[in-house]
Order: sequence, then C-alpha cells, then structure tokens
Amino acid sequence: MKQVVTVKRHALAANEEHAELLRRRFAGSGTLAVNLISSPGSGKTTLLEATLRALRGTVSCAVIEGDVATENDADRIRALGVPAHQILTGGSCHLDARQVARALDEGGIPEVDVLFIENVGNLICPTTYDLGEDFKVVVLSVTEGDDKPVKYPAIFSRAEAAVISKADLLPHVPFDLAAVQARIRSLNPTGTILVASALSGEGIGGWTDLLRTRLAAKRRAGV
Ligand SMILES: Nc1nc2c(ncn2[C@@H]2O[C@H](COP(=O)(O)OP(=O)(O)O)[C@@H](O)[C@H]2O)c(=O)[nH]1
Ligand SMILES: [Mg+2]
Repeated sequence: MKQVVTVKRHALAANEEHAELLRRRFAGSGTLAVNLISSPGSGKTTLLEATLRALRGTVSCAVIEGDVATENDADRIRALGVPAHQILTGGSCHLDARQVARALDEGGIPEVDVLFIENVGNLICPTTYDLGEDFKVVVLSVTEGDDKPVKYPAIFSRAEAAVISKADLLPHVPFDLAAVQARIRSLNPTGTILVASALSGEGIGGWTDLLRTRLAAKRRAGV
C-alpha cells in the first residue's frame, strides 16, 4: 500500500514539472488553456461545438480531446473547421501534462487564443492532474442527479467554473437547481456557476463572455 502511494506521488510530481512547462508555453503564446472535466455524456463536446460556433471569427480556438478510444470527438470538432487532436489513453482515466505537450508538438495544433482540453470522462482522476491550464471547468448535466457535487467534492472545489448543462431538460427531471448551486457555492465560494443548454443556446453567451474576459485578463497580465 505504501509503495502504491509513493509511486502515485512520484507520478504527480513528474506531472507537475511538465505542467509548469506547459504553463510557460501558454504564457508565451498568450493562450488561455481550459481543462474541461465531467462524467461521460454530460455534454462536454456538445458544449464545445456550441462554444466554437459562438466564438467563430472573433477568438481563434483549438481543441485537444482525451478519450480511451475513438477519434469521434476530434472528428466532431474538425467538422466545424477547428483544429483538433485526439489523445487516445488506451484505458487510462485521465490526461497528463506530458500527453498534452506531445499533442502540441506533434498534433498539428497551431498557437491560438483559447485551447480547450476535453479530459477523459470522469469526475475523479482528472482532478489531480494539472495540465498547465488557466482553469478547470466542471460540467454537470441535470440528468446526473443533484447529489454529485457532494459525492465528488474535489473537482467542484477546484474548478473555477461549473457549467450545469442540458438545462433544457430541467422541466423533465428531478433536479434541485437551487440546492446544487448552493452545494457548489459552499465547496467553492469564489467560483462561477453557469446554467446552460447547448441545445437551446441558453447560457452560452454567459459562458463565452467568461472566456473572453479571462482571455483579455491574461493578455493584460502578460502571463
Ligand atoms: N437535451 C440535451 N442534450 C444534450 C445537450 N448537450 C449534449 N446533449 C446530449 O448528451 C449526449 C452526450 O453529449 P456529449 O457532448 O457527447 O457528452 P461528453 O461525453 O461529455 O462529451 C449526446 O447525446 C448529446 O446530444 C443539451 O444541452 N441538451
Ligand atoms: Mg466528449
């Protein structure tokens, strides 16, 4: 048991070094890097598709996709004319900083204003792996149940923004939106909580405003 803990600690320490290199790289290019984390199927790729359509022509974007198998998500992004690279983890439950660096070096990803990294779908492992991102976003769909913030507190406390997705389904599912917002707020008092539907477009403006504001702040700060 002690050995397992030690190995995990070493893996995380090595990841930190690579994450720091990525952070410097993103600072150099003025790229806002956003790490999207959620359960499978909560709507990350669909949210990205709506986001890329909304930012088109004003903010240059690229996407790194992380999945256990298939190029499906990268293909969905490329279909919009946006550069995308698919990392296949072959079973691993999270992306690490070295994989992201390799994707940037070899994946044909140009320097852009905003780089989205769609992590492997789960609310646990990706939480502890820094990818040099500016901030993490947790996506929680209304069909997943309103208890998830208290069951997976680490990601909800670490993510600077929480997007409650599939809001168009709220009339059809038992999901106490006010209670979820209060639970997230108690885990992360300074975070932003957005309610959105990629299908209806609700909340997409607020989400893209947040991205534009964070990008402008990063450019002003020069880091
Ligand atoms: N009703 C509704 N369905 C959505 C919405 N966003 C995504 N979906 C559906 O949810 C499923 C999973 O979406 P996807 O974006 O692939 O999730 P990911 O695994 O988190 O990337 C798909 O069937 C989508 O059509 C939404 O805003 N409203
Ligand atoms: Mg996806």
